[in-house]
Amino acid sequence: MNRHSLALGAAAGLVSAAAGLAAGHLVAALTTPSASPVLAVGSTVVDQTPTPLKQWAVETLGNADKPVLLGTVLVVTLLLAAVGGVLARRSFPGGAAVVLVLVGAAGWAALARPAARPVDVLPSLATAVVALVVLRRLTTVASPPVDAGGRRRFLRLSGAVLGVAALAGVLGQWVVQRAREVTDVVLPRPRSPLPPVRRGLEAQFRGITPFQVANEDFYRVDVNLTTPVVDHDSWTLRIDGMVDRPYELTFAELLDLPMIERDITMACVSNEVGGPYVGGARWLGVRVADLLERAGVQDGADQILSTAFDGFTISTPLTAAQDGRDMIVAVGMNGVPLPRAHGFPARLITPGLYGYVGGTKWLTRLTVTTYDRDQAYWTERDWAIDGPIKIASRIDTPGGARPVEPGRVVVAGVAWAPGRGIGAVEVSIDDGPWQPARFGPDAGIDYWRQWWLPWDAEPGRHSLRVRARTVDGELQTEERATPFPDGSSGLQQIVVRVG
Ligand SMILES: Nc1nc2c(c(=O)[nH]1)N[C@H]1C(S)=C(S)[C@@H](COP(=O)(O)O)O[C@H]1N2
Ligand SMILES: [Mo]
Repeated sequence: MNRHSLALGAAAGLVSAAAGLAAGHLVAALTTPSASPVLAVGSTVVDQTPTPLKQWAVETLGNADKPVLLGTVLVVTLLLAAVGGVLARRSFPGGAAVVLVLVGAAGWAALARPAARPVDVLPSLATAVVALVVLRRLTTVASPPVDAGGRRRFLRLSGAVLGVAALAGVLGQWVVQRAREVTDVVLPRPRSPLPPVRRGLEAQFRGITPFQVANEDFYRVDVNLTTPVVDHDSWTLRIDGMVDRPYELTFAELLDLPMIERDITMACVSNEVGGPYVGGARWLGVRVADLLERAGVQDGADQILSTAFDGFTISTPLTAAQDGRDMIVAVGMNGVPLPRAHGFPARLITPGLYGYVGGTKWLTRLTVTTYDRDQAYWTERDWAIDGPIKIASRIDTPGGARPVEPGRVVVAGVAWAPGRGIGAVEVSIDDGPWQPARFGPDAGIDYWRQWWLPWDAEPGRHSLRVRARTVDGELQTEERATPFPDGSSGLQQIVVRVG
């Protein structure tokens, strides 16, 4: 086989794969977006990756881990499809077999998801049919001997197919986007509304994290490769397990229950010291204690296993719902219905616990159980059973690579210890004495505190460190720990160039 015919075969494979994937994506958009072949394979890879490898990927790639993963799956798929195309020119059944194995893997991945429905096979079926038809046509057009006319026909057909594929892909994306934001949900009022959110230090100091983080800016962490779109009209919340009276609520019934409003800071266990995966918001919802009381919790239970619409699970100590803190099934975030990315129509918010043990998004079920009987997604992957948020503090400004002007500089940031409250923040410059920082407004012990310290900066390189204390006096530990298995610790240190 000469170079030319290799190239034609590979091109036929690539074009047919692209067409098939676009068709699958469009069908997925109309049925289950996450069943799109590349996404389904990607999700399976995410779930099957061993914890140490996942840690390494998150450390090296950060938030780019998902695009890199999807890009890799796509490139490998296209490479194999190119091989299939080359084979198909020799013997069509051989090439077709490669395509079918590839699509078969995607179909299997889609159907093996915890909450898969039979229709989730449709995107892969569409991919298989379109890819095979296109491959057949291109292989025929490119069958030897290929003269200049044959090559032209091949290019014209490929161009047309890629054009239609691009349209299908864009259309699929549009359908998914359109379903994304919600407009017709009217939130109920809380029984006793909080006073309006206080103006934070962001009004005075550039670079400090806002006291209340806007929904669009709130950090996002989950295992989902696309934002789940849950229909609130057919959504239900089931409360079951070790309870006397299991029951189910529709979204309307949930909204009719007494609502509370709380300012709560959420943090991710994967957040590195000084990292971005933390945020403060005002949540509206129903107390889990109220929901459980209606069901009647039986003796011997020690865990609430919560399940998301896609089968993802989180385990939370039952005590978190019984020790007086405001663990809530939230429906509102900063005055509007939960954004899809943050769990619409309902999610758990547990003050003082990392998201992986208390923040279930797209919640559908609360099961009272025991740790002996049930494990959840992350604890099965060896993350700690208990996930109290560690005392932490962060310098937001100065930051970045640019030097700052000598003279009066404001050092500012946030500190959090949800459930305990921040009592003091201290800053040490060039390993000098710990100087007490001043505070922004207070929104209770479950919320973070903005802090600031004026500094007369002299030219040169300076090192800044920060540490926090809880209201009851416990000091943030200097001991360094990685996020795995129960959250990072240690003090943030930054180097600032002045002059
Ligand atoms: N259904 C579902 N809920 C989830 C997760 C997830 O992967 N799936 N991730 C959890 C983790 S690890 C965190 S830190 C929080 C993040 O919530 P946010 O994206 O609204 O900030 O959601 C939690 N809830
Ligand atoms: Mo997390």
